[in-house]
Amino acid sequence: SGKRLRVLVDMDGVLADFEGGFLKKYRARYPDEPYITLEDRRGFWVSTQYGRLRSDLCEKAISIWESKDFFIELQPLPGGVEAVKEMAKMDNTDVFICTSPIKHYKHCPYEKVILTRDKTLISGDILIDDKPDILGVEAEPTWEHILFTACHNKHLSVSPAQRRLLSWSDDWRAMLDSKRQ
Ligand code: BVP
Repeated sequence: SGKRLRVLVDMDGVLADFEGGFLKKYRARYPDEPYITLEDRRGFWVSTQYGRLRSDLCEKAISIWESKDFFIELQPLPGGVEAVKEMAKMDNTDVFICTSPIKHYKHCPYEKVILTRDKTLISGDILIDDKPDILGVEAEPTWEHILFTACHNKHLSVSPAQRRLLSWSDDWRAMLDSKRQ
């Protein structure tokens, strides 16, 4: 038994296919514009890489996730929903989906679950998130950040202390168990 384990799970890029959904809708809306394949994605911010491709493409990229139904229509990433459901049924385990809203939102908050701009304020034992740098006002967050592998971060060399979850087929159960006491 012992104390309860609190698991925070990010949504975009971890449970929901933000990158795939973005690319599909971007290509449908701007069929004549250049795009970046998932293979060529680098860096967390899609808009930054599109802006480097051609400066006006930054705002075109942003227009995609600011559109109605963008978030609600994202497809689940393989195994994610099943993993969260299984976690939620485990003894002594509390699971929260922890996600940040986009800045200029109209639809995003209604289509998402739990929202915080600063995940360092949320206390937990583990945070499973595809963003490499999770910073905020709390310098020493209570959670250990497990980096969920995504097209934009798989080439990054992270510190040896940083643990990765390669996909939901990877051994997330062992990672949870390693934090139990
Ligand atoms: O709401 C998501 C998508 C958005 O930032 C939020 C990231 O939340 P977490 O995954 O950290 O919880 N987003 C925005 C931009 C550019 C904005 Br300008 C982007 O390139 N990628 C991205 O995910």
